[in-house]
Amino acid sequence: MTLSVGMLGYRFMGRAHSNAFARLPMFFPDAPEVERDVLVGRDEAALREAADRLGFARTATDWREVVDDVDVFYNLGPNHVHAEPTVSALEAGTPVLCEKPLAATLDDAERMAAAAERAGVPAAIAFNYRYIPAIQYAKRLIDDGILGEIHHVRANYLQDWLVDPQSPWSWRNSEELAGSGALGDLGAHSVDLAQFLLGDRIERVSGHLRTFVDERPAPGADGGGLDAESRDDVETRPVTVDDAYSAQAAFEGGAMGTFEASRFANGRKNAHTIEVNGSAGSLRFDLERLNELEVLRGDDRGFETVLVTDPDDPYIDHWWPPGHTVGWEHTFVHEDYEFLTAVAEGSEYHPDFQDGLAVQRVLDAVERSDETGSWIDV
Ligand code: 4PW
Repeated sequence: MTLSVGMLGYRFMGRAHSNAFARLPMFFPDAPEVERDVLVGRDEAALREAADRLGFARTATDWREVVDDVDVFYNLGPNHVHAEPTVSALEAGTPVLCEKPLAATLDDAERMAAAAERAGVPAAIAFNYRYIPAIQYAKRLIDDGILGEIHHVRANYLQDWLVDPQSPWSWRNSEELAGSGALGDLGAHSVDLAQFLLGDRIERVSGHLRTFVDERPAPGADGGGLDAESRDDVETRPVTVDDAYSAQAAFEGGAMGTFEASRFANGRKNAHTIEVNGSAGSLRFDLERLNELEVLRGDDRGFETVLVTDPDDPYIDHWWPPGHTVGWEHTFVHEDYEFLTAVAEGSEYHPDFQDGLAVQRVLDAVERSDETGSWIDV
């Protein structure tokens, strides 16, 4: 089966998913064929250049012309453009994959989840880190009861691209465009991974948010962001989101959660760790060593480091022989494989908009907790 794809956004995530589309026929020959049909954006010249580079046949500057004209719609735009195009696509019966967090506001996330329920087609939230082989291995250990009763989950996601006060402003620094800062951009991944691994939901939180630098130089043509150049020769723009957050969480099943994310963790580029402690064992994952999982299996000999690259490990048989590692970009290949297969087969897909909404409720509760100085029910 061939699926035509319309894709809004062509920068960081646009490159990641386009790369995945190109890899799929080589490494996942049973995946539906992807026709990179139409790329959507506002800047016509940049759009044309991106379409040529990323392999899209056409371009469009209005998503309204696209959402009901393709088999699948990828919404990879900034958070404030998640809701409207996505809801329109779903109303046209077009399956959607939307980048995380689901929306800039809880209201929009609820609207999107309701539209997905009504549409009854796959609506994916792009929590790509679920698709790391070592994370799926960890999930199996927890589901098989190897860790026993879970007491703790501890996750932090650390970057440092804003520690320099001259690092340019980008949409990720704007409440209107992004919703929140490190909380939504990074914390959304940690909260989803924790809820996914434990198979449990967070029921209440206590949160703390902090903005360290209140204004930044306006961006150049690259729009600012994780890999933008520092500059000090231009006007400034206000930073209206958090640079860092921390939160404590209580899970419905009784586990305790501790979460942290920052864009000011000097020296940390994309350090996402998650540790789970149970009555019979523990595990620890570190995104910067993503082929490994540290596992404690109930004896007191300490953690062993499992290299998750065997042919019977999740997705590995599609790639290389044992020990020939996979990387960050492979998470998108696995994600798109599962999502597009669900679209072709008309089957259920997770993580879906309900999973995205569950995370958004936690993010919203963390912000309200910071405002009120009290624990908040999710
Ligand atoms: O997955 C991460 C994101 O959620 C990425 O590595 C960069 O940081 C881009 O946005 C966030």
